[in-house]
Amino acid sequence: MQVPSPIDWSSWQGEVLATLMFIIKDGQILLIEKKRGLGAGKINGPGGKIDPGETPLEAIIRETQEELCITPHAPRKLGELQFSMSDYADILCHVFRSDDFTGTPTETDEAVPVWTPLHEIPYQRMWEDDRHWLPYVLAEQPFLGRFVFDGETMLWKEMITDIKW
Ligand code: 8DG
Repeated sequence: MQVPSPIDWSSWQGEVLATLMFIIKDGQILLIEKKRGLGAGKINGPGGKIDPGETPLEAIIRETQEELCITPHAPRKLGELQFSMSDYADILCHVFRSDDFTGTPTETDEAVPVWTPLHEIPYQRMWEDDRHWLPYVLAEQPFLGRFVFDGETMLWKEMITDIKW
């Protein structure tokens, strides 16, 4: 059984607002190898912090353009992730999915594009929480994930899936 949360989520607020994008097309998902910033060296979706005055949607389009030189079509929000971390500010991350894009995925100084078959997602090279919520992105089901980390080790998790954004 799950131990009680070490965090009071009812009063929790994200200090850093961030975004993630998963483009899924022709049975493959467009991942990146992140070259710098939080989670450098890990496999992730493109994304990053929301700039002041930006909406989450504007931010994820900009971040995908900056990291991979492509523009995602009609991104739709599927999830929110709430991270309480021992060595970093609290992060609230908006997770988007898109089915298509304009441009050619191109390596930048932030990311290497990695097209991956849906049945070969390299969870062992990703953040520990991703295996708990990325399947909801693939299944197109809305979710809220809450995770407590000590460094890169996940201490606690909660997935809420009877949710609408
Ligand atoms: P920026 O400074 O250019 O805005 O972007 P960045 O350098 O990529 O920002 P960042 O602070 O490194 O943003 C962290 C990114 O990593 C953001 O997209 C959210 C994402 N992220 C976490 N934790 C986790 C996690 O546990 N799993 C996954 N998949 N992504 C995570 O911060």
